[in-house]
Amino acid sequence: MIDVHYWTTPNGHKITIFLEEAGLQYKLFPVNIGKGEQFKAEFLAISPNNRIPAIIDHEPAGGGKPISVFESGAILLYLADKTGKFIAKDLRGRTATIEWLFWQMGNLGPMAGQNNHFSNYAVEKLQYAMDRYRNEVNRLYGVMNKRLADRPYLAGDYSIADMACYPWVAIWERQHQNIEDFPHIKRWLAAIKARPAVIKAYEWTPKINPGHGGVRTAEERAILFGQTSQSVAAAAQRAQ
Ligand SMILES: N[C@@H](CCC(=O)N[C@@H](CS)C(=O)NCC(=O)O)C(=O)O
Repeated sequence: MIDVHYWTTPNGHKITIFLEEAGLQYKLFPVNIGKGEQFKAEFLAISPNNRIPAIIDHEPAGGGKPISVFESGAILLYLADKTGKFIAKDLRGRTATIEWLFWQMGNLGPMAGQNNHFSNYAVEKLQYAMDRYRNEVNRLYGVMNKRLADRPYLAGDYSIADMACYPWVAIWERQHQNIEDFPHIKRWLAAIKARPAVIKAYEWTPKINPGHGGVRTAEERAILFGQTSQSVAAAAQRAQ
């Protein structure tokens, strides 16, 4: 059994997609990040960066104590290695999968996150910041579109690299992008969206977070966008 500390966001969906695809047994532990539950001591013990997702694998390979993993890319790699699924076994294929997984983690995820912030959440609309991140996401979609021009999925076969990218591309409208400009991504998106496991993974959203729709209240804004090292220190003090 795998415990998934989860919220209904792109980084959360990556993990439920993998677990549904692989047919692994899992239990969701919702962490309502708008309410500050990412600062609870039990969660910080497995996710010191106060971000979802994190997992606990109660049956790690080779036995022994449960293993916890935080960072969605590390979790996907851990689960792929555990199951031998959705990562190529040959050196070249494995390297390509890891390359595109890290590309998502280091480029598409952070840029799309900031794009979301400045265009959709920031009260003060800063044109420079909005342009900067929209353009960067636009460039990254261009990189991805080119990569998909001559192969069905990012590393050839469907893999954890695609699972990492999908939730950040599925929201292209909120990213202020036009999918018609990226025909290879459009085809890739439709193929992944139709997968039964992906449909099941997204079915958690209305069940876990019926009011889903982003950050709305001043309280949510303060919790999510007002964090400093003081937030980390205060959480550590409360845990004592
Ligand atoms: N690099 C991290 C990013 C995780 C992340 O940003 N999670 C967001 C939700 S998508 C979160 O937990 N935010 C809570 C907060 O900002 O306090 C990963 O991929 O796991």
